[in-house]
Amino acid sequence: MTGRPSIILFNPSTWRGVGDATAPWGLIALAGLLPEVDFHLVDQRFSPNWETEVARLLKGGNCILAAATGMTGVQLRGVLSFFSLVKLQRPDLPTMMGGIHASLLPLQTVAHPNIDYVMVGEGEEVLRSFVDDLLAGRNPQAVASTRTEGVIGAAYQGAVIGAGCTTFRHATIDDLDRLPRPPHHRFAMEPYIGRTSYGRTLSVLTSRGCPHGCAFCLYSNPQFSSRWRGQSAESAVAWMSELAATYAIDHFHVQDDNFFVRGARVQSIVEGLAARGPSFTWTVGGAHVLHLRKLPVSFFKLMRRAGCVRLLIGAESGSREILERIGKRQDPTDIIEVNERLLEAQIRPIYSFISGIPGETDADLKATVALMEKLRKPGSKVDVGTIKPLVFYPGTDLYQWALDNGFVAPQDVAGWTHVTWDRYLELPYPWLSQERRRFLIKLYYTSLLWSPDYHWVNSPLFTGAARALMPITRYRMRNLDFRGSLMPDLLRLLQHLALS
Ligand code: B12
Ligand code: SF4
Repeated sequence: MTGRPSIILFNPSTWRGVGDATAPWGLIALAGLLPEVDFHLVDQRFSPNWETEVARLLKGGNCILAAATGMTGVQLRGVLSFFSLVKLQRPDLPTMMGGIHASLLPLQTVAHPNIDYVMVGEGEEVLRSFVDDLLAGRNPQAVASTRTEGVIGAAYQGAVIGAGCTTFRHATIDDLDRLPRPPHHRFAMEPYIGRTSYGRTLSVLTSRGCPHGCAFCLYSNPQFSSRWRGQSAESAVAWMSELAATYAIDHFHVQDDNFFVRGARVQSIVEGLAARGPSFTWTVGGAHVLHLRKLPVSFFKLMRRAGCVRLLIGAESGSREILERIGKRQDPTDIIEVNERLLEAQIRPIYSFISGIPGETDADLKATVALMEKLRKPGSKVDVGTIKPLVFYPGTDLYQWALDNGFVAPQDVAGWTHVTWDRYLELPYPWLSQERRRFLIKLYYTSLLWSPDYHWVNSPLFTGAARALMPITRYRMRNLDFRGSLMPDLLRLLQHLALS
């Protein structure tokens, strides 16, 4: 075949009905170092006929690779359907999976018959070298079939693995400014601009990683830990400004896992945005109280002037024992203090809490409910969020605990498609009785009702009903008493219908 070489990139759906429009920056970034290759991004969320689209792309042009990304859980369903379609139509075409799940379980992933290669870690530079080999006619298929270790191409040795490999290394980009900014102009960005109450909203990331290692989180994994890297402040401000001007963006959702790691960088970003008199507002999606508690209210006020309107904080629990057990180095009193400062600066705090931690008691959960009550200041716009039961994701510290306590891990990629929160009752967690799980599910849905303005729901009907039920919901939350309550079951059913 002739013409410019091209790569199909596939971004799978999370759940139908979630309405998520997050831009797949991990895939878009891959094009940055490959200007001579055409990229066709097929996003399952926005392409109801994605199979037809993929089939058409496979037929025409000079396609050299079919590649997909994916998180553990429901996204893997789409990924496997995609690769199955590719192999059915073009058994000769190399396929590659990257992203979080493949990076966490590379050997198991590459053992799948339809996945020829797995990219472990951050892909921009490594994919460049891999494509060089493909374009030079060095056939990685043939090399992989020799089943040597580490395999193929010195530049990406071990970071791209083929079937039969037994070792791998995690590719990391030390300096994000070394990379070109993700080439958004080469992709159709309109689907990724959500319509929210803040206007045209786009997600961005200005840093990667987190230096903390909370036991339930990816960063408790040694491969990912202590690897926080940020774009320089100048680059971050320039990027947001460029995106805002190009796509008429009113609001950015800054999805960094931990935006506040380097105080000086945050200060420069905030000053940079404030100085240009921002035409947009922004939300910070990831913050650890450990960093926030060092910031005075004057700084939060500057952030507000720079356009910051919301801040999401992983509060996790109101119980000191649980916070210690999950390695979250924060105290409930710190959260309360930060809450006050944010409210004074008119930045809306949004929290998230978790349940189902090993050893957790009702007293721990009551401490969480008590903390939520303290954070909900009457008349304020605090969003205390929900208390969500924990799914033990591979590679985390708590995952190791789960294995040690009887969790039988899926033996192949297909098995991981079922490890999702909506199947909480069926997950093989022998340390949790069915009764306890039902209780935690009821707690979750009741906590949802307790947050009438919960930012992920956006439904006037839900808000109205939740407000009307507030007195009884408060009673149930305070007493962890869900007897005879039908609303959690109704919400669960509605969510299930919307998601499945
Ligand atoms: C955006 C996001 C989402 C979006 C998804 C958007 C989408 N595109 O589908 C939404 C909001 C829907 C979401 C939901 C959830 N998420 Co989420 N999310 C993120 C977040 C914050 C950013 C992802 C991102 O853009 N990263 C930046 C880019 C540059 O990195 P990247 O995607 O990893 O891509 C790089 C490499 O991985 C690699 N790469 C990636 N794909 C490919 C493909 C190929 C072919 C190659 C060569 C390379 C390659 O190269 C890229 C460039 O270096 C991450 C945290 C994080 N920092 O990654 C969590 C994260 C991925 N989410 C996580 C979780 C747990 C969830 C939820 C389960 C949370 C919950 N409790 O409900 C849900 C449900 C997910 C599900 N199972 O369906 C975990 C994943 C754990 C796991 N084992 O999968 C993460 C890592 C958070 C964490 N710190 O633990 N999430
Ligand atoms: S602070 Fe957040 S991103 Fe960092 S390790 Fe803890 S949960 Fe993960």
